[in-house]
Amino acid sequence: MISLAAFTWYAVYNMTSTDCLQSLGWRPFFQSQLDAECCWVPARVLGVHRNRIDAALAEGQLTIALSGKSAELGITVGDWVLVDPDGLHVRSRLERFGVFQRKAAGTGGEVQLIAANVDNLFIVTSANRDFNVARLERYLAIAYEAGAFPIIVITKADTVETVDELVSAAARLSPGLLVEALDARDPDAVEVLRRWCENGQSVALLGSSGVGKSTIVNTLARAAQQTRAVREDDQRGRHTTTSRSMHRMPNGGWLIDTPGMRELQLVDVGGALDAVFNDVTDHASRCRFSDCTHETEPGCAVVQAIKDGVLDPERLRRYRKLLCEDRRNSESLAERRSRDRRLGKLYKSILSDKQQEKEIGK
Ligand SMILES: Nc1nc2c(ncn2[C@@H]2O[C@H](COP(=O)(O)OP(=O)(O)O)[C@@H](O)[C@H]2O)c(=O)[nH]1
Ligand SMILES: [Mg+2]
Repeated sequence: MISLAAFTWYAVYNMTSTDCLQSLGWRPFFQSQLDAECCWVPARVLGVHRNRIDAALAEGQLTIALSGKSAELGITVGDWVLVDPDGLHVRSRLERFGVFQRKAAGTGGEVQLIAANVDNLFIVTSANRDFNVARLERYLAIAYEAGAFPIIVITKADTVETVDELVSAAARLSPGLLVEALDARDPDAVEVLRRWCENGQSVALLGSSGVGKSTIVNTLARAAQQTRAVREDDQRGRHTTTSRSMHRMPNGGWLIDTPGMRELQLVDVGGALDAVFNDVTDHASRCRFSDCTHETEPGCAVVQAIKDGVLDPERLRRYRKLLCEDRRNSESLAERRSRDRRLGKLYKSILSDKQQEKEIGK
């Protein structure tokens, strides 16, 4: 339990505590959501377990049980929450500037949150069969949608003669895209990544299982985090993982390690796909018809670009595939939300009928 006295800074906003909050990733965007009268305390969520969260406050770290309303806030790693001064209850979750999410495995149209409020994303792949431009495009869409700056990290560079081709294939995906190829176990090699996780910046690592995400975290943090495959739990039909966690770097940044994902289905990435495939959308903007499907229409600039050899037809195919996938998953999410709203209204009306019956019976 934390004492009220520990939080007197909250009333006076003394600099030291503000500095502490900033080192946790606090920014004006979150500050602006606070009510001047509010006596709750901001905390960053470092880990989410089934019934509790690990959170960091300006003064230190604590574990808070989730129950009732707080369990329904949809809290994920990286979130900012407001807690009681006694540190026992989560009162609310602050609006996020961005969140990584994917469609949860299964057909329920549910969304799994991966991490929130992330500044930079290490998209990790390895210099072997894992390397796949179609998968990298998915991760890029997720990064753009969440407002995170993507850096592609190709690990296991030490296991191949040259990584040049892979580096150029990745760099071609987006103008100016940063690509680093390295041996994730080598402390000198991973130093190039350090500037993305300094002074309160949060970085998440996404990529398949076994590509070296935890190795990067270990090498950078020199923390004793085990490098092992992580089990994803599927209790009560909910796809939750107990192993996402934020790690503090010695130079003040935060790394969010995630378990490998077998399937990364896009949902609600909307305009981010246009940003990832901006070469395709650039050509499309010059088509004669604004609703051109780039198939048989006359004056199609996309078909012309393919003919001229300046656009890879495979890239157009992948763009279409991801657009369809995102639309399908977003529709089923919208359906689910509207069904939940209808059910909520129904339960409310049943409850109020019962209440009325009770009152009449009195
Ligand atoms: N040779 C080599 N092995 C690596 C590299 N990165 C990771 N590994 C090894 O690959 C295995 C899986 O790494 P891990 O970090 O657990 O992968 P994760 O599932 O993405 O977290 C471990 O045995 C690591 O030692 C690398 O750059 N080079
Ligand atoms: Mg791992």
